[in-house]
Amino acid sequence: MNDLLSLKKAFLVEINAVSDITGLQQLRAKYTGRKGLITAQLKALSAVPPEERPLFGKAVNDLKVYVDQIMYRKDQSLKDAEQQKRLQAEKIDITLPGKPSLSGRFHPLNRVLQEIKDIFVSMGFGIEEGPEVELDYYNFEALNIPRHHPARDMQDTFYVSDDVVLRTHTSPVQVRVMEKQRPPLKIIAPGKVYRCDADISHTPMFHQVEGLMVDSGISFSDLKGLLELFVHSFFGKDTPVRFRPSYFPFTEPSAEVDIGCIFCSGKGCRVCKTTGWLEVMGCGMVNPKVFEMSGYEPDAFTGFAFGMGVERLTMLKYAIDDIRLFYENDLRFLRQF
Ligand code: 2NM
Repeated sequence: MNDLLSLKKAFLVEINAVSDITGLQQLRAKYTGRKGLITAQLKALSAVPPEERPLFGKAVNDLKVYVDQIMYRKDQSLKDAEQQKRLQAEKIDITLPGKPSLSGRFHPLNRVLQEIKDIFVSMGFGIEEGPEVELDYYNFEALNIPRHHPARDMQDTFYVSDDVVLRTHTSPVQVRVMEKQRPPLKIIAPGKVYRCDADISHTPMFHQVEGLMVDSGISFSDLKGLLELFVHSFFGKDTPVRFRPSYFPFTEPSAEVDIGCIFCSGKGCRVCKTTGWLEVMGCGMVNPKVFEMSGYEPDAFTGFAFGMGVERLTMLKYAIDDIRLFYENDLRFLRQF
């Protein structure tokens, strides 16, 4: 019995010194394992005189139950401590402000370009593209722009060589399509164009969308109806539209499309130069000479064409007064769209 008491005391001293799971495992082996000190006491029961056995047996058993219980609690508290340590290490400070997620956006010119394309695609037009470095033939000759026309001057056109230019409009795309495809044709040609020019309303590179519709029996009324639909869709259904006679070598007759000034509602202001109207695009019936050069029989087909500047339409739509803002990449400007 004295042995059991000192075993218990020794155990309590040792378990107090245990600081991790491994230490506890060693202690368990030492006391209650197969070759443990308490297990040995149980095994030694047969050497105890028979009359003392029940009392001694119960005492050993009680000690084992007690020791098991203490070790169980120690095990729990070690595991708790370990978990607390891990939680502390993995702690996230949720009071820190989050990192703002910066989202990009479309450039205003790209937005408007997409809007223009969507309107024409919804009306059944296909989209065609072509080279920006273009033969003089497709840029001028095939469009009935004569040799000594001012547009062909070095002052207005970037020449790459004698017969190669940076395209000054996207019409050459349409000539290339006409060479390959028979009517009916209903296409727009969006893209970059280049002209020797730079001030608050001109940049050496800008964007155009030109359109072309060819079939037998296409009339000027078709042109007016379609462009009115476009203007009402792009600027709003109450926008006044007028067609003003003009001249282009590649169309006959030709016209400029004006809309009622969106800044002064037609009363006359600085932007519309007191006329009450703003020019938004050019158009006309395709000149039979252009058809002839592209291989379409001028007697069999008629068609209309039109062209607009994406920068100009964007400036009008968003009341932007300097074209250079589009190309300065100032985020204070770009974030407004
Ligand atoms: C404009 C104005 C009027 C035009 C003409 C052609 C083609 F290739 F069919 F002859 N494409 N685009 C045209 C007509 C362009 O831009 C102000």
